[in-house]
Amino acid sequence: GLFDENDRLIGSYSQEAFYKIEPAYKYRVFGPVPRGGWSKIPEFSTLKEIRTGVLGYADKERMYHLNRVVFAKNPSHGHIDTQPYRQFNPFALELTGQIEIPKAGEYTFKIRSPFGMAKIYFGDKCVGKCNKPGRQGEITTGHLEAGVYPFRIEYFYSMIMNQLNIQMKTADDDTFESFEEFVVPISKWKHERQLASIPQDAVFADPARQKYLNLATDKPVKVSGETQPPNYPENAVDADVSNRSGWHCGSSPQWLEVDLEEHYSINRIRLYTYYDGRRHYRYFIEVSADGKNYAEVVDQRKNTTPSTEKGFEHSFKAVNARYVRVTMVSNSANPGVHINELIVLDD
Ligand SMILES: [Ca+2]
Repeated sequence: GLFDENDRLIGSYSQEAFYKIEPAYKYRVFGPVPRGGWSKIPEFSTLKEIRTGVLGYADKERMYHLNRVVFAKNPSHGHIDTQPYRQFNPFALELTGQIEIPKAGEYTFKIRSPFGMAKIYFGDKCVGKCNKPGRQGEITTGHLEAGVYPFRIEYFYSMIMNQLNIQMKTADDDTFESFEEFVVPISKWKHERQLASIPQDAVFADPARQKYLNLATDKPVKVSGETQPPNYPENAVDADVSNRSGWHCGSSPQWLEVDLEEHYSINRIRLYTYYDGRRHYRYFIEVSADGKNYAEVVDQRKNTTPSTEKGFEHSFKAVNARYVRVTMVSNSANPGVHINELIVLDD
């Protein structure tokens, strides 16, 4: 131990082990992160830079040291080391680097961060994102030519640090590879003019989203009352209809409203509420062209049908609207209300 002049214990020695890791990323740390984090990835250009440096590959030994000190054990396959030395407060992080795509084809990216969020850009094009915390991860697919691309990862953690996992695969592969296996070490970075780029009109999207055109997907949402993090309002328009991703709040009645950002001739709405095969929710849905005057199109105030994974479909005479507001009146299981997904259609 360490003692003061009166022999009182004031601390203890700690021993640190250092070993060399090949640098693979340049990092910039931004802070401070607001209490409770953000509900979606912030605009990094508006944040204050507090620190810069380089980070290395998450090799076996590094993973061993990381998992010795954190409560939640990280899977090493796909792990990206996001913790600069002795950075313990919640922070936002930008990682930049170069990645070598070995051959042309369809590439799929899977990003997971149980207590954070992340986006990957190749040049200016967003190729993958994880906009909601969770173990499941989000998937995007798009075409890449062979070449070395500059990339940038935006990440923040709010609760448990160092939990960014990125995997990728080609259409020919059955299994995902670790993103980092394709990352070029800083010592071998190519000159800017030798780097590949993605065409402006390329699309990197979740293949599941292309099944139907949901006017509400990724549109701005607002709610009447409180939210239980990490079940943010945005989860109700993220194209995941399952219980994994929804807006939750602890009281009722409460409403959620999506702004479609344009006027559409709406004639069908699908609502997915949390399901356990027993509980039922009561609700009504209104639409509005101006955000002031609302017309009711769905009345389920007397519903007793339990929620299931199939959701509820409501068709009605087409109405011109930009805003869709779902008011959750009650839940038979508890005072809270829970919307997994809102789908708005104009077919
Ligand atoms: Ca959802």
